[in-house]
Amino acid sequence: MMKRQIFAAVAAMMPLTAFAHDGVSVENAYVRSSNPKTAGAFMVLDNHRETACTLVGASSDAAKRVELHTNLETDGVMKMMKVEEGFPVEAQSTRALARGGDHVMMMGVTQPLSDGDVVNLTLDFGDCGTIEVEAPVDNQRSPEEAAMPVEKDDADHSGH
Ligand SMILES: [Cu+2]
Repeated sequence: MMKRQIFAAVAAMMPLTAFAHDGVSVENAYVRSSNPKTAGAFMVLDNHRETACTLVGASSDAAKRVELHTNLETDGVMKMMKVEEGFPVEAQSTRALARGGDHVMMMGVTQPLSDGDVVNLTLDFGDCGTIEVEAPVDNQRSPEEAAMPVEKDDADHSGH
């Protein structure tokens, strides 16, 4: 009889701190999945460099495709759009990817994401390097940090 031994610990051997010297970091990352096929990742991008850095792409083993998206309101309707040029972060400043605005979009999620799951994201900042992020799934989190445009609140338009 053959017995197989699986060493799950191997995957945890790469220290995330190894990427800190790239000059860009990510804070408060979390993932919200409103349906089984897609999820949005939100976070604060922090650029410690003297030059601007741009998030140009992302990938994850938890989704078939990962894109950079933003929400735009056109004629009162929120539309999600792909952002080809990426998300620039000015030198020594931060940029929030928040609900109702810029976000990292995970499409073709390989398995349903529940609270407490952790999603691995690889964020590509081009010349500024690549960052690995572990983002917890938090479907309950309120959009407190989001620069939320009006969301189904007709009263807000009445004073116009
Ligand atoms: Cu999106």
